[in-house]
Amino acid sequence: MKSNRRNFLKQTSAAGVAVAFSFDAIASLTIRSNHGDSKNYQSDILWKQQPLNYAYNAMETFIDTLTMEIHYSKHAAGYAKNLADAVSDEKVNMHSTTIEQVLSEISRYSVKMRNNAGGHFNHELFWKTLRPPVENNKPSDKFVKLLARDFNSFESFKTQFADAAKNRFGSGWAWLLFANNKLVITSTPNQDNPLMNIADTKGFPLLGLDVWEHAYYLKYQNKRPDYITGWWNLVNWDYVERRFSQH
Ligand code: MN3
Repeated sequence: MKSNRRNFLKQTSAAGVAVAFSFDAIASLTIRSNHGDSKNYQSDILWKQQPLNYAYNAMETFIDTLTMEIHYSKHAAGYAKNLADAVSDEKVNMHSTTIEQVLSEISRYSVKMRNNAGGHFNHELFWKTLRPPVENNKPSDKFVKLLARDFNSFESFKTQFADAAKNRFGSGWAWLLFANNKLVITSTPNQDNPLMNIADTKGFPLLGLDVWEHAYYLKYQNKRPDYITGWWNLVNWDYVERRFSQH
């Protein structure tokens, strides 16, 4: 897949085509592997819980300090701890295996592994996709174009993503993922995610939104849509785009 892209870029530059900023150049970014089979992909999601690179109060007023603290230090820490137990019980070698590899064959493992490998991965990704509030928060023009290609417009992408998040019954996640050279929106129950071989819609997750009540209840109570509206101000599009371009 990677070599296809290299050849494509070689051919386009040999033909003297100006690739920068053209729509074709954006399309060329998508000529990459879909998920899981990219040998050169270096995951930045590790087996252990990593420190946050911002303070618990950094997401005010959209996510309150106490929610951030409990979410990170209790809920997410719990998944990380239970994952460590499952990894030990089920003899996964953390040095030679990535968490993505385990997720991609999660049906071979226990329910405990499914819930906690998913829970840990999803939260580590979630923290990285947050940053302190930005007014008129948007991706780069390039990524906006790509979203518009697959969802008609950036605004329509936001509506479709928010709908997926609102309509997820009970606890779960909404996702923007990359699969078969397209950006796709889906949602998963509990702590499942699109890397899992049991997921209805599989692909490489770029952005995930936690819609468990523990993520928003203190501030928003039953108003999940208001939490989603606030969260758009916090999306770290730089990280999302880096994730996309590295894959
Ligand atoms: Mn959570």
